[in-house]
Amino acid sequence: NLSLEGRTYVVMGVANKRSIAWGISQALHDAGARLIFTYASERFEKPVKDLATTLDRQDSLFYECDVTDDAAINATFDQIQQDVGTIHGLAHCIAFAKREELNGEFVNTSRDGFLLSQNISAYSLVAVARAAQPLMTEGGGIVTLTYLGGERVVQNYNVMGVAKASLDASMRYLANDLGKHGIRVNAISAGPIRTVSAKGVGDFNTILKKIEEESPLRKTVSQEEVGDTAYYLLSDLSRAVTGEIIHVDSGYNILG
Ligand code: 0WD
Repeated sequence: NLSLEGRTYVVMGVANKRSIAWGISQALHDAGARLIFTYASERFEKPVKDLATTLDRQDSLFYECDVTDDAAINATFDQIQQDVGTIHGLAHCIAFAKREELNGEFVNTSRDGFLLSQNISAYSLVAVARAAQPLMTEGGGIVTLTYLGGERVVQNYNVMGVAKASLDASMRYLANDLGKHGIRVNAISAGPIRTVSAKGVGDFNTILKKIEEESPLRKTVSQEEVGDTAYYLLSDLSRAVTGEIIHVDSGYNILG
């Protein structure tokens, strides 16, 4: 069934119109879904609400949820359960690392920088999946966003690469645990896209240019293209797919 009519999805990590989470939101919305947005702090409340007013549907819900705070995560999902009852899926589009550690040599990564990126970028998926599971009474899908830098060394990606490796493994263990509840857990490995987070990665323009010049499709990818794959992973079309990483990267990852 291609339509998401009558379904509700939580999207975590819309910061502005360039956010990959916003590309995912649009794809789900266009397929008929109702959306629930969560944002890290009050600072993002207005930008997220302003964006949501551009949608045809005006029944979106909004919650503040800092994913470093277990109590906040539990309170958010308790509130969502009270407000809508069942949810059919979730898109986790959240990551963070200290800017100074997305440059130079990985060997210089600090202990607190390492733990911070693991906390926000990887553990948050575990905490959020645990809180969302009781609301997913009809089964459904959880999608997270990862990057090639977790599978191999990508210049400057450093501490975030290690966090993505941890996120990928967490995704697989979660897929194994939640499968019995009819919940599938997958990741999209997106090619580089210019967003606020991407600005933190050293020499990001060089990474973009490489995709344009060397990837099989010879073009960078868009938020909308990632959104369409998220739509597939959150719809019944992917009902037998779990624990998988789908690369939406113009095929760049197949190159040696
Ligand atoms: O090239 C890229 N842009 C790629 C991004 C390539 C491959 C993967 N990704 C991943 C990122 O690593 C991240 O996991 O996609 C995901 C989304 O990133 P984005 O769209 O590039 O970046 P951005 O628009 O800056 O969104 C990151 C979100 C922000 O959303 P909100 O609405 O919460 O401000 O992560 C959020 C950040 O604030 N975030 C947090 N959210 C909740 N609690 C926290 C936190 N503690 N920290 C950061």
